[in-house]
Amino acid sequence: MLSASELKEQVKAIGADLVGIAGVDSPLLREHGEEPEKLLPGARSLISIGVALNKAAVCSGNLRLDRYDTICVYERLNHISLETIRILARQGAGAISVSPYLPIDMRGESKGMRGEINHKTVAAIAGLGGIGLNLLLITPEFGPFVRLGTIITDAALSADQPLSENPCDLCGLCQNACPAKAIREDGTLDYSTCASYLLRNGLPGIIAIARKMIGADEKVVKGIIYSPDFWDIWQSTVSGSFYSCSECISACPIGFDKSSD
Ligand code: B12
Repeated sequence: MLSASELKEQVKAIGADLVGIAGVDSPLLREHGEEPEKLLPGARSLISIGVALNKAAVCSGNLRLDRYDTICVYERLNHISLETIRILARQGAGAISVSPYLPIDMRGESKGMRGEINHKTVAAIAGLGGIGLNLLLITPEFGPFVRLGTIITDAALSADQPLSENPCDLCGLCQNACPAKAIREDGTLDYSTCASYLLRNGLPGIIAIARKMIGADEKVVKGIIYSPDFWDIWQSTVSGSFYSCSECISACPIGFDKSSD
């Protein structure tokens, strides 16, 4: 079996910017309600993967550039996950990867607000970064400009340690930048306020349009279906990214070599 450091090297070689390992026996995992063995019986390790976003795209103020970057990064994450599973399979180990965002359980109590595994929690335990005031994983290298994935495996790999210091210095820029004012003073996130704003071109937008259409006359319906908002929703749905805000990422000054800023 490959050692943890050999595996990490191989995962980096296929395109990951950050890789860390958490053990299923980590008490922090339990504290945060994660149960990887329910997803893969016999699970022993979790491999946390980070792929950096293009800061210029996220900070461009142009949602189309921002979304396209996210689509590309998710594609890379999907590719790395699949390849990592194959590397592990060649070593005789079983593995499963958890989607970076969708599909997600819409039926349980959480109604689409909880992933099969919380990638941020796994990444924090695997030493990739700390949870910031914006409730995102803040890495020393890329701040919050990083998308995450997790692979659960039955291979026993030696685990990394969480960072001893959280890179977030609680400057408050993310809180001030949030257009929906969803990051509360107590440092928690108002999920539904964030989601209604963030997903206005996703499911909440579709629901709002459907409601306007119910019982409306032909002229109103025509006005809706020929509006740019409706076409934006169509584009989001077919292109695979419907996120309409990244302000809590772009406001963060942490990460990237300051001299290259
Ligand atoms: C549901 C979801 C949402 C929901 C709920 C948000 C949320 N905070 O969970 C909504 C729609 C609102 C949302 C919004 C956004 N999301 Co989102 N979302 C997810 C998703 C699919 C599941 C998250 C989940 O399970 N949450 C459950 C709740 C209970 O967890 P939580 O709020 O994070 O709180 C836990 C942790 O913070 C943890 N914790 C706190 N402190 C510490 C300290 C330590 C040491 C540890 C171990 C744990 C820990 O404890 C809390 C309770 O368990 C993940 C993908 C995934 N499967 O992980 C992406 C994900 C979290 N989203 C992401 C992003 C980028 C966004 C947005 C910026 C939108 C965008 N442009 O993409 C916003 C940011 C909102 C914000 N400031 O948090 C990224 C985050 C990347 C990063 N660097 O952190 C993820 C990981 C997607 C990805 N694959 O990269 N999202």
